[in-house]
Amino acid sequence: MIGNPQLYSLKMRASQQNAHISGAERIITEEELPDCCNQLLQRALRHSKGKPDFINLKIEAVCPEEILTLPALPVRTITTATPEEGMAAVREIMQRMNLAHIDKILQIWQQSYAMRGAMLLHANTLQRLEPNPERGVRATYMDACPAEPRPGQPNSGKNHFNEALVLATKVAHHPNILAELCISDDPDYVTGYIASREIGYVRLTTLKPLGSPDGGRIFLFRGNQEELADCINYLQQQKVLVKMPEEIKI
Ligand code: PML
Ligand code: MG
Repeated sequence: MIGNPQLYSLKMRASQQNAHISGAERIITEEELPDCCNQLLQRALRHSKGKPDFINLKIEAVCPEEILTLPALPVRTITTATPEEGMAAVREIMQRMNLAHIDKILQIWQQSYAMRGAMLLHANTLQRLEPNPERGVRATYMDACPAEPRPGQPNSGKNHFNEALVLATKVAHHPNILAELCISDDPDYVTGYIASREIGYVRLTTLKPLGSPDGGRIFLFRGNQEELADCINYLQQQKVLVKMPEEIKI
């Protein structure tokens, strides 16, 4: 075939009585569409948060020329035995990054637990910057590069780490994002992370108690109004493929 193959963005979101259950996405070829639709559908139907009463699968053509390809952030894992140890490690990393208002930011993080998207927070003023604070900002239109370990393969199960590394890499590459903090909202998944261009993707193996449905993301932003508009547009519209590190196995 001459030129790049046609690609499609595939997004799944599932909810129960309007409460978020599960969401996932891929950027794939036409040949991969049927299997991937099925994988994401299975995932929505079998989520540990419950049975959805609403599932949306959305497919959009993506022009390959619009895609930005990024190298994955370098990955480091810190083993923490308790949520307290995990939070202490996050705090220490934030101190080393010279971030201000650390206690306050860690407190505000808890407000993101009820949101569908992430909280976008000004790192200096702590002002909430999402256009719709209930919904938050969703980083979207991203996947691992084809022919690399990709989220969702080879089975229909979720690979938290691969998917989060793709998202964190996209988010960290906006010049006005200083850092991202993330705890999974999946009750059976306790590993979380802090990520930035400077420190890479740092995993904390325990960041919440097992069984807790609490989880959310904060993107820490620094910049002016024009940069904010550019940042929100980048997070929500820019198509990104991430070159994953070779040692990743799924
Ligand atoms: C999520 O469930 O959406 C967040 C997953 C965080 C993954 C952390 C990791 O394993 O590195
Ligand atoms: Mg989840």
